[in-house]
Amino acid sequence: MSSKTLFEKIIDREIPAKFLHEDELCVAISDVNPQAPMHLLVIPRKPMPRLCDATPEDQALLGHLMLVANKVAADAGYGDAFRLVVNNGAASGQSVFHLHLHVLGGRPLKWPPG
Ligand code: D5M
Repeated sequence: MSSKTLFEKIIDREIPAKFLHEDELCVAISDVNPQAPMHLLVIPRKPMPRLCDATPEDQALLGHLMLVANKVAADAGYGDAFRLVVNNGAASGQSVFHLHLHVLGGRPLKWPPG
């Protein structure tokens, strides 16, 4: 049985997805279950289960993910108003244990989030 995460399978093109960005460190895809008119996922190629598993050596990678989030939000036309979400752990709502940034926009976003 494959031990790859869902997102590794997407990165390896074993499962289809709509790719909006790709570079040596990460990809960005459309979320299959969008919670806003723009709902993208920025996913590192490195399979880190949760944000809390990151180490100091991941610092540049984590910064890169945020800059790519900026870019894909701007490309989608929502560069001035979007929200980044990282669910860390099952109790926070994480369901895919491969770090990813949700990039949400295109509707009013309430605060505090639920
Ligand atoms: O977010 C996991 C996200 O992954 C959730 O918003 C649905 C999305 N998802 C699940 N399967 C797919 C596929 N096949 N393509 C695109 N997006 C997908 P979490 O923070 O872990 O709950």
